Amino acid sequence: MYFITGNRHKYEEAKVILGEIKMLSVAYPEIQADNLEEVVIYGIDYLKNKIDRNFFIEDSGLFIKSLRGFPGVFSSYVFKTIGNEGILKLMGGERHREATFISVVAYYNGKTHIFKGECKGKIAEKVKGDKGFGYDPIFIPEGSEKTFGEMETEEKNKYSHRGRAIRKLRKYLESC
Ligand code: ITT
Repeated sequence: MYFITGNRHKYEEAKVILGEIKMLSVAYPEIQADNLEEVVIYGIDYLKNKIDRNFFIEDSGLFIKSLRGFPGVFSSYVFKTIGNEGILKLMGGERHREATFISVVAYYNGKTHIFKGECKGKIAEKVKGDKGFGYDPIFIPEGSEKTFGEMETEEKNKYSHRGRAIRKLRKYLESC
């Protein structure tokens, strides 16, 4: 089975849960939709006749409550432009720091299957930790005092949006 992604961190996180999967970096259009499901369904439609094995793709985003869901579906672009320091600036002086990470996995085996995972938490006051990727050093999941950036992959997976979505995929695969 392939995980089609250009992001090695995502692949490493999924591999801890699923075991032997292969990373394949094939570009596919990521449309500018207002929800993550639409993005992955479009991606699967584009890829399904081009890939010779069962595969999955994943799209994710960080939705900050006091910013009305921003960066959300723009998470990738916002990370590349203003980054974590930019988000912390936007949140300057804000006491309501709730945020949710969402992951949507789409698995294709002749049919498309969607698995969604959410992780509630809050935006830290400052960047903490050098593990993981993206917004990990500014996100503290509910039930922990640490940011994802201070966690090893296994610990992050216990809480994370992607861990939850990939475990749903694993359950489905076990039932086949
Ligand atoms: P793909 O090739 O799989 O699309 P990507 O890195 O472009 O990989 P996304 O399109 O899903 O990933 O973009 C979501 C962005 O949100 C990503 O670039 C990160 O900055 C951020 N993000 C998503 N999941 C994250 C996580 O678990 N921890 C930290 N940041 C995350």
